Amino acid sequence: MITTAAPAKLSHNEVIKDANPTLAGTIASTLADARADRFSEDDGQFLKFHGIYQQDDRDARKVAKHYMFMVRGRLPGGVVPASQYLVFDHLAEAYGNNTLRITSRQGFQFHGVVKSGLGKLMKGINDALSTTLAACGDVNRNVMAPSTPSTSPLVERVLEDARLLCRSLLPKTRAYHQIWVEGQELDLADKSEKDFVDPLYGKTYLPRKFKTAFAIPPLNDVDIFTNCLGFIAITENDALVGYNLTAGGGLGMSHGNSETFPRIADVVGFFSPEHIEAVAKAVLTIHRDWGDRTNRKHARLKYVLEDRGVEWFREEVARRIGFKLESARPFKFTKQGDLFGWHRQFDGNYFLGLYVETGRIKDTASCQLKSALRKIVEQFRTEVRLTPSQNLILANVSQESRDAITSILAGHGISVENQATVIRRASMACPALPTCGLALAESERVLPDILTRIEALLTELGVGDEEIIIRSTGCPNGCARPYMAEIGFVGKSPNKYQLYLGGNESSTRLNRLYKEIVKTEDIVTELRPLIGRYAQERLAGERFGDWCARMLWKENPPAQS
Ligand code: SRM
Ligand code: SF4
Repeated sequence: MITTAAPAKLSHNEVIKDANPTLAGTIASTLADARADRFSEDDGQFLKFHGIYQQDDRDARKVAKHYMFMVRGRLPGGVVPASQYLVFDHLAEAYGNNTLRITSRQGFQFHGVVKSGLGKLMKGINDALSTTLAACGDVNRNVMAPSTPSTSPLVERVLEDARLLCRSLLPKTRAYHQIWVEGQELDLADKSEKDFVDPLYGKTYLPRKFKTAFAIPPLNDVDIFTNCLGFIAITENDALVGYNLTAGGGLGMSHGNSETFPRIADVVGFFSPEHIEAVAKAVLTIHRDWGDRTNRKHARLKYVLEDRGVEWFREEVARRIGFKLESARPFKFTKQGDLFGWHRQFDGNYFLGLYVETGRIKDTASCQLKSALRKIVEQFRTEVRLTPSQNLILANVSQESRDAITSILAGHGISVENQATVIRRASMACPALPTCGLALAESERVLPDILTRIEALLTELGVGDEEIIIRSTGCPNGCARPYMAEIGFVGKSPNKYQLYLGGNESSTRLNRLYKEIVKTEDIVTELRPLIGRYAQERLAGERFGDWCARMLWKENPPAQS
């Protein structure tokens, strides 16, 4: 529906961006003020563009607000060279909570950073030639790309394009470098800074966040249809001939607001690789120019596509790039997820896929993953790759080093064979409590126990070997992409979740709301009759999500519109 009413008031974020296009705010002076334990609300918005979220420890709230920061790195395709990995490992220990959190978009997050350590952590990341600029905020964020290394040269080829876009869609403000690298305040009396307008984004950047990903069929590991902008590699004889453009995907929604909803991206058309930058900029500037700047809940690119339609969008892309896209070429996704254990790369080297529970690299009494990885990377200078399912890959390992790496892991309680059950390997949870300010319920801290109970149920009902993709989030924003899962738990209030059912293995279908409220303790009771029927009624090879779509959706029209 196209709104024709008189222009509504701009959102507060638009007003402050317009007044501070360098995104410097008063960050530098607050950073220098040792008495301040936090930044102002408006600076909190600018900090996001710098990859920083101001949070407080929600476990401690009853006593007092204990401010702390989450810092998110921007790592195209999730590739982390050995030298950077070692710096991140050290910085997490020195200034964070001694964990590294692999994100669902192949980034690293540092949690629990207090203000006195923030500057040092940021300097350390930049000194390692990495960055957090544009990891968050109303700009293009980390660009995702298939992380499984070099099963063919195509993976590296696509990664090159992901890196290119990550660079070319960066905002150009000097504030980030000045504050976090040079440790200085941006001189806002300087005319060029005062009149700063970003050459791509303009003065007010995008109306909302913008997400980009690349996928190589048949593997949809990046969940391509949940991105604002997507590129599906089209190949002939294993060589890249171009991309199908996808646009307008996104998952975030709000409880009780039917104008917000998850949306699968449209497939817009095909183009050859040399146009990648022009096409990306066309889509990004359509969001810049047409996105809703009055209502942040309606500001994502997906609503532009929904309201104006894909035909309009296709024309608008053509107008901006100067030619029409060809019709989309055929493609087929059949699977998602990661490969675990040792695998051979096309160049003769090996990679090791490692399961990381809820993406959290840490040491516990039974498993010292953080220490083991440090030792391996120190000794073998191994490249690390972060996957979109919050797991990790050690890449480019020589045949001779494999046994030594396997034995270091074993010495730290980690086996490279049968690393986790099928259910765990296919699961994801967002961080939620205690760090996320938007969490309505637990996620990362409770999913492992919920999975243990579901596994027992599956075994009891004779389907213990079946993989079911299960994802949980502490609120409806959808950070672990629960609306694409076969079973999705979405936090409603403490200890209560919406239950979504019916995603598929190739992650091309949204699931549907099955039950509005399920208490944590009732999850198994709720699933028992469904899994029981699935065990009886499934067709040969039919997955739980497909059975739900075939049987349940037919019987119970979806609770959501
Ligand atoms: Fe997210 C906000 C964590 C991927 C949709 N997300 C947040 C914040 C920053 C909370 C906040 O704004 O105060 C969370 C920080 C929690 C913490 O303590 O760490 C947060 N999001 C995450 C991560 C770490 C979840 C994870 O389990 O790994 C992911 C970081 C990815 C990265 O490296 O960039 C993460 N977030 C996603 C995804 C999945 C994806 O992009 O593939 C989505 C759904 C897709 C989409 O964008 O629609 C997602 N996050 C949101 C939203 C809803 C946006 C919307 O359109 O309504 C918010 C809230 C917001 O922006 O206002 C949000
Ligand atoms: Fe926080 Fe909600 Fe995202 Fe979970 S889904 S990290 S609770 S914003």
